[in-house]
Amino acid sequence: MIDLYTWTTPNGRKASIMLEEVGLPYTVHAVDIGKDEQFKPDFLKISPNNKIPAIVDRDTGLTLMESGAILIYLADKTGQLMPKSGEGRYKVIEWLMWQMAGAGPMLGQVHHFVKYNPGKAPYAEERFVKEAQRLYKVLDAQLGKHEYVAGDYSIADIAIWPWISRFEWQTIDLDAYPNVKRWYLAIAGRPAVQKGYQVPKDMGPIPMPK
Ligand SMILES: N[C@@H](CCC(=O)N[C@@H](CS)C(=O)NCC(=O)O)C(=O)O
Repeated sequence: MIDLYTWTTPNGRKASIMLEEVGLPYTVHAVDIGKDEQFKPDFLKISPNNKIPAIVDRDTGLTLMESGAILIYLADKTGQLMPKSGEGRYKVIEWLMWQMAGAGPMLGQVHHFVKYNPGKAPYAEERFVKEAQRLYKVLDAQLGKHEYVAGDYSIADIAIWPWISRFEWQTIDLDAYPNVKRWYLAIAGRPAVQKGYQVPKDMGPIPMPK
């Protein structure tokens, strides 16, 4: 049994989608980051960087923060969605790192400047929208060569997809990135993704391109 501490954000959804995909039983604990619940002392014991998602594995007592670490842990624990060894494993880690160090932080800045604070910092808006477009182009090229980012469906896709589901916030037209659009729709159709998307609460349907 896994305890999942999460909220209705792309990073949170990575963990809930993964738990749904691998079929591990889990208990959801909502941490409302809009109400600063991520700073409560009990949560900080599990997630000292005061961010969701975090998990506790009740089988072992292990606590983990950082969504990338959580995805690798759950893949290794269940033997699913990531090769155990060899080149394929490093390709999955490569694209997971691309998401964690690049796409996530950059697209997060687009949400901050373009969605929540438009008109306040034109330089930042232009810089981060351009970077978002560059990242979408890189992803589109990769998905032109592979069905999923690292070959088979894996934790790399699970890390990236929830960020792409905010394409409207990012002022991205998915028609400009046809391979990303094909991949996005295929993953949106997975029952585990549809369930994991609505954790810890229903936020309406998965955004669909026009
Ligand atoms: N690198 C971290 C980032 C996690 C993160 O940024 N979480 C956000 C929500 S998506 C959060 O908890 N923000 C609360 C805060 O910054 O106080 C991960 O991938 O787990």
